[in-house]
Amino acid sequence: MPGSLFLALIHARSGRKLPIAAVLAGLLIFPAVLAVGAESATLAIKVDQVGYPLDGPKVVFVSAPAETFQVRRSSGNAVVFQGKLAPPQADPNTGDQVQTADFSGLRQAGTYYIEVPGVGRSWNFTVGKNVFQRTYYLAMRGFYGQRCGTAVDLGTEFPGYSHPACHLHGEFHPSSGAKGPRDNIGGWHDAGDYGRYMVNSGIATGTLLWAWEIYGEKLKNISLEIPETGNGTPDILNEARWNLEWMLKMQDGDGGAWHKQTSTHFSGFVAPEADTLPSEVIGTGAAPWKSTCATADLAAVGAIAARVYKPFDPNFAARALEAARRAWAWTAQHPDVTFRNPPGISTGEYGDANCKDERVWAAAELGRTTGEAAYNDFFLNHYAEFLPTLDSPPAENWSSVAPMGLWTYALSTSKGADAKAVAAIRDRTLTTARAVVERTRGNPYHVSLRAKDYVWGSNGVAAGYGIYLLIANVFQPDQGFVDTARDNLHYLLGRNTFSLSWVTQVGENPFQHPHHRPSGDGKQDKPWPGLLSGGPNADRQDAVLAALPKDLPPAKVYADRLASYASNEIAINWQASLVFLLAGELQ
Ligand code: G3I
Ligand code: 9MR
Ligand code: ZN
Repeated sequence: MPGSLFLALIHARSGRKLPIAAVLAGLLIFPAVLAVGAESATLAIKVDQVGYPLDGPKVVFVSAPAETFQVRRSSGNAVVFQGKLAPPQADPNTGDQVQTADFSGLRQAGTYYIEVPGVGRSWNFTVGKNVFQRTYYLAMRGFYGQRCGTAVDLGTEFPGYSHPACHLHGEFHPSSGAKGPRDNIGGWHDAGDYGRYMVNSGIATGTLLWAWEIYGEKLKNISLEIPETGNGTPDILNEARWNLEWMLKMQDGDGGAWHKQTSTHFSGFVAPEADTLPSEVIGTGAAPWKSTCATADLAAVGAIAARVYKPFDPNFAARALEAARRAWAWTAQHPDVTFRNPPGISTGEYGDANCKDERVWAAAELGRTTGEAAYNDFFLNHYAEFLPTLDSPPAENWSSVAPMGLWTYALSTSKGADAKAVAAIRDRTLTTARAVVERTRGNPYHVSLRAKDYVWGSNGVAAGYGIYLLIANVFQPDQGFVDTARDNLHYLLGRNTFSLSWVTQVGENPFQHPHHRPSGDGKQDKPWPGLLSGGPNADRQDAVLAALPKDLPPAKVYADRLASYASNEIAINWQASLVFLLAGELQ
């Protein structure tokens, strides 16, 4: 580390100037600081703390006035590239003046940092092939860590990140229309809480299965070191099945699916096995007790599972298809049963006033899997009213799944697809994707988020833009789509106003205090690894955010605080979107 930077560090930390003798004494007393060069990194330089692929664009941002930059080797500090910063651009979403440092010309693999004379140095990052593979591995293992109803242990790499089996006893809540015990063991804890919710399970599991369908060749040999590893099924499918099995258990004999299984209220910040509140199967509180959105989501992911697992476990595939058909039939009988928390229940609602988009998704997936006319007819009778959702990217989220339906129809290879529908879906997606590319290039931080996108789970919105672009790229390969999807990934991994990696234990400066009960129970210094934060939320729906200065620009309304569930909770839906982006990056 250059001496001047060390001085700056001491100066910054002490808040006053120190006599040089004190600094020299500091150097002697704290030689360890010298070894960990990046301790002195400035937050004014924003890099993807994981890295940049060898062949792609390589851009970082600087939010302090400066003229030039250098790329230096982390080991030995040799300058390998230098350039001029672009003139500053004002970014209304952050309030920052942002300058671009472009070192795309660097084509040598290695570990580097950026030095900006007069400003400081950045965190270290890697340039190389397949730079995101480890992040993919950690993000997928994030799901394993969320497993409910079984002992979890991240192994020797993360000693102590383990818990005994949790939530082994369940029962029907009166709102379900049934009585008595119903264990329904399994699934993933939804988020920082221990609830399991069908609607969010639907989009999260569906997104993982889609990642498999689109990127399976790249994913099939990646071991996640989970209990099922080596059983002949690719690990991403092993992990997804953990949740699918629970979703199947949430189906009633008549085909409908209950909405969620949670305690009546959120538990305290305790380890999973220490949460002894009864785990209740919760329904709508009145006949027919199950909800349409939950049931249609089950039909959709069951239908995907039926095609995806067929080569590996035909029996499971058949079971999933049968469940999906029965779920579909239930929604035809009960097309509009929406869910609101019944009296006495205060856990997450995932309430959605309109379940028609869920039905369109289910019809499209069932049609793609079976080729049967009834599903395709339903789709063709209803898809057009959802076409406009494609014009408002990222369009797709837990409450709005029409794009999944539209895209799966257009991606289907089954015979007899309606050419007009396919063309409309493709054209609209491509037109919008091109507009997103243009807009993102014009954004000072090269992120697709607009001011109105900084809502609860905005990091999932950023990832959602990436998914949108990667789907467009399947329709018609375009390097601009791929690069812009990656821009959104760079944002999540540190190239943002906070110079913060929003994935736990990934990069040199990851966020530290997720709203995540297993991380917040005091057992470990660092949070559980590989988990994506919800991100800035200008709607400020928690007390931490409400107390931030009133005039903060939207992208700054974030707090790395455990109590900030509206900006710093982890959740399986945005985790799955992160996995999709990372899968797209694998080589
Ligand atoms: O998208 C709208 C935007 O158009 C509108 O202008 C804005 C105005 O407030 O609201 C935006 O919607 C927000 C929506 O999240 C965005 O997805 C809602 O205000 C906000 O209330 C809603 O928050 C949901 C939150 O639960 C509260 O219900 C999140 O989507 C959802 O991810 C979150 O999920 C929770 C579960 O309930 C419980 N488990 C943890 C999980 C993650 O935090
Ligand atoms: O932990 C809960 C989190 O999963 C939810 O997203 C959030 C909003 O519904 O609520 C959290 O629980 C808090 C509750 O709403 C209010 N009391 C404090 C709880 C956090 O410990
Ligand atoms: Zn559990």
